[in-house]
Amino acid sequence: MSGDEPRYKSYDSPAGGWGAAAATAKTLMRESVIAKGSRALLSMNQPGGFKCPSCAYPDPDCKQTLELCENGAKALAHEATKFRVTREFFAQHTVSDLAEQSDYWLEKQGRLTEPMRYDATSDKYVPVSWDEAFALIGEHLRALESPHQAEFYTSGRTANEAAFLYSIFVREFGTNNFPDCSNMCHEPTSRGLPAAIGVGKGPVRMSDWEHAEAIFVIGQNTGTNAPRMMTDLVAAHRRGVPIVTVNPMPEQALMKFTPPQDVLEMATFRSEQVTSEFVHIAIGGDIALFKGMMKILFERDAAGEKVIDWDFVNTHTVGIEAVREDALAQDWTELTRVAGVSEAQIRRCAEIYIRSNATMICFGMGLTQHQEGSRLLRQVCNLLFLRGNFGKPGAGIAPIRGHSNVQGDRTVGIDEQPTGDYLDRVQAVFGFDPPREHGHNTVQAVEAMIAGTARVFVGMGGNFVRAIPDTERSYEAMRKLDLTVAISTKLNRGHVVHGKDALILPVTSRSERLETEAGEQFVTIEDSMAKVTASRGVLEPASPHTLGEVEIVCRMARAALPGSKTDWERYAQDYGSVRDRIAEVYPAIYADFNHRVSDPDGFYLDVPPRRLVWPTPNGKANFHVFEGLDANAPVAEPDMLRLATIRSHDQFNTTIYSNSDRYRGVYNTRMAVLMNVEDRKARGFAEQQVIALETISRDGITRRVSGLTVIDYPIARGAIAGYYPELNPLLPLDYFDEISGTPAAKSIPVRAVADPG
Ligand SMILES: Nc1nc2c(c(=O)[nH]1)N[C@H]1C(S)=C(S)[C@@H](COP(=O)(O)OP(=O)(O)OC[C@H]3O[C@@H](n4cnc5c(=O)[nH]c(N)nc54)[C@H](O)[C@@H]3O)O[C@H]1N2
Ligand SMILES: Nc1nc2c(c(=O)[nH]1)N[C@H]1C(S)=C(S)[C@@H](COP(=O)(O)OP(=O)(O)OC[C@H]3O[C@@H](n4cnc5c(=O)[nH]c(N)nc54)[C@H](O)[C@@H]3O)O[C@H]1N2
Ligand SMILES: [Mo]
Repeated sequence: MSGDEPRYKSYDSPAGGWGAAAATAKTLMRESVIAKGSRALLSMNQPGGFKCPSCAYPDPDCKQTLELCENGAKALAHEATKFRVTREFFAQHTVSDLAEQSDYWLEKQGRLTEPMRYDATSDKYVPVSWDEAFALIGEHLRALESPHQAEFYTSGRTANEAAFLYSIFVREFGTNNFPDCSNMCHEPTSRGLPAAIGVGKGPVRMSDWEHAEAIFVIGQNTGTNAPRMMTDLVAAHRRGVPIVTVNPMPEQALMKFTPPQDVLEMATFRSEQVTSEFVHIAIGGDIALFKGMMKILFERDAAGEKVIDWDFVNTHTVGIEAVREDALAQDWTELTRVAGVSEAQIRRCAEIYIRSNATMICFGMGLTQHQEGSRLLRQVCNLLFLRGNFGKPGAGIAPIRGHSNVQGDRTVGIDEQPTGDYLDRVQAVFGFDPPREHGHNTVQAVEAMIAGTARVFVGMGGNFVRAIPDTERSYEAMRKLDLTVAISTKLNRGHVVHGKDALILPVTSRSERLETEAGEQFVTIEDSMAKVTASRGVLEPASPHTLGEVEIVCRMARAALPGSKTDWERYAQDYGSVRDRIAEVYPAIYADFNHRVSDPDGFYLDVPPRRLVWPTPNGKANFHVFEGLDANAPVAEPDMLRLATIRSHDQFNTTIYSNSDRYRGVYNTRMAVLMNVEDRKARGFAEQQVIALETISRDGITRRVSGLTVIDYPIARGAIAGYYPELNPLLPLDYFDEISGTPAAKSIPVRAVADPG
């Protein structure tokens, strides 16, 4: 048996520890960045250095130690790789050939080095000068009948300065079509929370970790996707803080973890069970858990116990009566059926919650990616309001964001539904009339492509075609476009699934030095807890021909808007002048931006609920009733399974670092389905049988992925999990949360069938 064959074995060792250190070293070696990479690693997340390009989890407020994590090191290694995609590479491969290659192979080819344009005659990408590239973009954009025929995507790695200018350019061009990666991610946070607390962000800061008396981690695979958060969980656990994990799977790091920086423990192999209460929830069962906990609180309150913070509720909130009535009317048989956990366990969770005077609820994609994702989050707020868990140390709702600057991009204007106030500020500062009608989010952008009304797609980072639902239809839609522009660091699917005209524009990455005529520049990043810090690259750019994202935006704007009065030349050179404009457009949060960001520790943006100020229409925090117990539309098919599409330990979204998923014991394949053994037996499948999944939908479209090996896994009954993006063909484009437009990627109704091959 070769070392590359698929293997499955249960993983019992702790996560983290030596394993993580060894894996990091291996990646650095494979990407041949040891010397350069280790220098870069030393300045990552350090004052004066650059921000980690991986996740959005914040650094400690006052940094004394080098905070590194395995997955941050991998992200950097893949950015700082010595491998290059050159014009010779493109001369050797037709695009049809490249389309046959896996995502993993495309990524492995290395950094993009010069602008390329698709040539249909040879079916190859050929070199193009930057001037010609921008001229082509300008021609296409100016030729459109309406600016709304263009879609301007952003992925969350783009820094504030570029994202801000991009939002100004696109609005001056005349549309609010801003599909964004957050439309597939934390949009329920951005659109769901405002009705409850007035803002679409969390008020929690890093200092709160020290004061929390109970912590809930719901629907998040912390050890893989926000590894630095493990340090804070471990510290809380050591202080005796109960940690409740709610997940259909026992994610290894949350169960057994050795902090990788803890030399002593690594030497003794001591590990910690971070989770004190593991709630093995059914997919979409969270709502029943929340309602069960609220029911207990209301019952005990009625019995005269002091479990509800009535001072807080009476001073700050509206709407408790209806929530109380709904919670008290719940029936335990239904609650436990939907949650998939016992009444006794829900009572234990309520007890932990009641005993704590400061509770933090952290959550990830396991809560947001449901058809009722936004409403689910309002239930989290209900629960927190009941015990006054806002505006005091150690308490609050903590959305753990994905991409390193996804929150920042939204703050500085990447928003398809801009407010009137914001548009007025743009008009006052820049002097043009921005469009007032709402634009497209991600799903709407794809719908416009399918309908043929969208003609041009510009991707500021990311890998749009691979990240969105309904892969087959999306590929088709993309291929109908007149022009696709991919502003990227690495080769990906979006370059080989393209429009009639297509450009690949290589960018200077975050870890690399940015020099302009005005001298060395830095950019800024807002993390998941609304702290803004400077990021300064230290490495030599991957090629002398890459450009910074800021300059690319400015030159696109110049080409598309010949009569523009905006000072694009200056912004392209002097990023400080961009920050001055940001301060003018957002005086309430960004006043004095350039001065404040000179603090190496950065500064926090104001999140009013932290001060017990609620920017809702009624000026109060609002309770919301969730009708029923269905987080997703019910499906009348007894054999139905709910599929969660998740990340392995060795990928960053559509970037695949390796085909293994160490902590889940899956090696050398991503074509696997994790299934409860009882569900497997009930379907008559043998161990490790190869099966197919088919989506249950009523739109007449067959969605099927075959060649998937069933793995027995301790996952909740009725739930299965498999990897994103391989399983995206199963996710229907119209299967999303109505309030936020976020595809329900964690609860796709599917049936599992034997694979006839
Ligand atoms: N290394 C690495 N880091 C990353 C990323 C990466 O790909 N790799 N991606 C970044 C991005 S953009 C994001 S958004 C975040 C994503 O980070 P996470 O939010 O951790 O994302 P996922 O891996 O998609 O899955 C989350 C968890 O939800 C659980 N789950 C599924 N369904 C349910 C449910 O119904 N209820 C509950 N309670 N849980 C459920 C799954 O079992 C899984 O543990 O990470 C960011 N950081
Ligand atoms: N089924 C399913 N679908 C999902 C999800 C899921 O859980 N399940 N998760 C969703 C989520 S949470 C998200 S956030 C989206 C992610 O969607 P995207 O953000 O679009 O995807 P990424 O894979 O992060 O994008 C990777 C590409 O970004 C480019 N890149 C990397 N760094 C830079 C940079 O500094 N600048 C520029 N310009 N380009 C850069 C590289 O070329 C790389 O190939 O996917 C969503 N799709
Ligand atoms: Mo994300």
